[in-house]
Amino acid sequence: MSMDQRPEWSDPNKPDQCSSFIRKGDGQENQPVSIQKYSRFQKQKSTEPTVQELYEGVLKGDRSLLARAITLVESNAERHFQKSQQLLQLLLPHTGKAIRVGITGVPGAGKSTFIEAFGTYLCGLGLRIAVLAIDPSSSISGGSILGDKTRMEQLARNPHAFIRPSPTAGKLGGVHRKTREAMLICEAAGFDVILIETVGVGQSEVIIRDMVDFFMLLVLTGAGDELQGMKKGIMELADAIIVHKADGDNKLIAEKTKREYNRILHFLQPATRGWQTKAYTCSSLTKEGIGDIWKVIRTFEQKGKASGVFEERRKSQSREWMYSMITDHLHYQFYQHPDVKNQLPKLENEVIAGDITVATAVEKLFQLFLDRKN
Ligand SMILES: Nc1nc2c(ncn2[C@@H]2O[C@H](COP(=O)(O)OP(=O)(O)OP(=O)(O)O)[C@@H](O)[C@H]2O)c(=O)[nH]1
Ligand SMILES: [Mg+2]
Repeated sequence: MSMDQRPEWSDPNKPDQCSSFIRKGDGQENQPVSIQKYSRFQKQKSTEPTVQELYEGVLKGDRSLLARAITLVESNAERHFQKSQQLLQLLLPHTGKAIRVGITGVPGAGKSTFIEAFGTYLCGLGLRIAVLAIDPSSSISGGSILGDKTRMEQLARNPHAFIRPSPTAGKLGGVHRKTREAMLICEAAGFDVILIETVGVGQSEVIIRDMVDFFMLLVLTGAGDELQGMKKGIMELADAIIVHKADGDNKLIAEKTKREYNRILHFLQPATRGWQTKAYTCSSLTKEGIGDIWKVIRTFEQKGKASGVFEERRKSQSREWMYSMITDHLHYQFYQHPDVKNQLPKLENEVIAGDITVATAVEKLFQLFLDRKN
């Protein structure tokens, strides 16, 4: 046996790409090892897929490569960041065809249950659905939609649906960028509807509004006083308000709540030009009203596309995204700068002690940052 004999699993057309050789034994060879015994190792490809492999896999709708592509954009490693941007650049011409729907509401409003019912309904229409989440607390808790997978059992099993837990925040843009890029990857993979869930506790609604076409707010039945107390701001972001859990004894109250919301909405600025935001009732338990919500979204899309408002919003979202990414990058680079890192605690102490003004400290830090850059 010659020294440069290649193992049987190497590619005979590319002998120089295999670094293994077979050497002659020393006469005390073990019994031949059955390769079947280790077949579970063979199946696993240990190497990271290349950008080209991910690109082709995503376009083909390969779920495993789709998941890996999203993992890549969610990674906090800098080398993955470069690779993910190459991938997105390739995928970009294949994006934009899905309708992007944001869903928010207070904890317990039934968002996950609604997505399960609504998503299953859409799959029944022959549509392919991707579910993503922005979890404002995920940097602390590690993401709560993981628990939701159990709540979306039926949808998770549906071959036309893809559910992705929320990413955790990190440098280079955090959750916002990751969700947006995951959405683009899902679009390139051919999903028709992207549903993005976020718990409505402040900032996340604004972030989600900036990345979707249609935004809905799930609310529960409540007294008029509660309605009045509801932040006008969030109602003005919504294209539809869904009075949820309209079933059983709650049904009549839900109808009443709907009318009250409609009365208030009449006086508010609509979220989308040319579209009157209205309230609707629905139940994810009985499925009543689920189909009507889809009709509303379709009408919204048709009207918006005819008037140009739909395209206009997407363009302005891309512009906003660019500026938010510039801010993210500056923020990251500033705090990563070695001199800034080094001097920041000292200057912070001096500010607290009243030894220097805030403006002076900031000025000094920027000097350090900019000196190194030039
Ligand atoms: N009666 C009724 N109960 C519902 C309906 N939808 C959801 N629920 C119940 O409401 C509770 C909360 O539902 P979730 O879907 O977990 O609510 P969520 O808004 O996703 O909650 P967070 O993820 O914690 O923010 C669960 O106990 C559901 O069973 C509905 O249409 N009718
Ligand atoms: Mg939920």
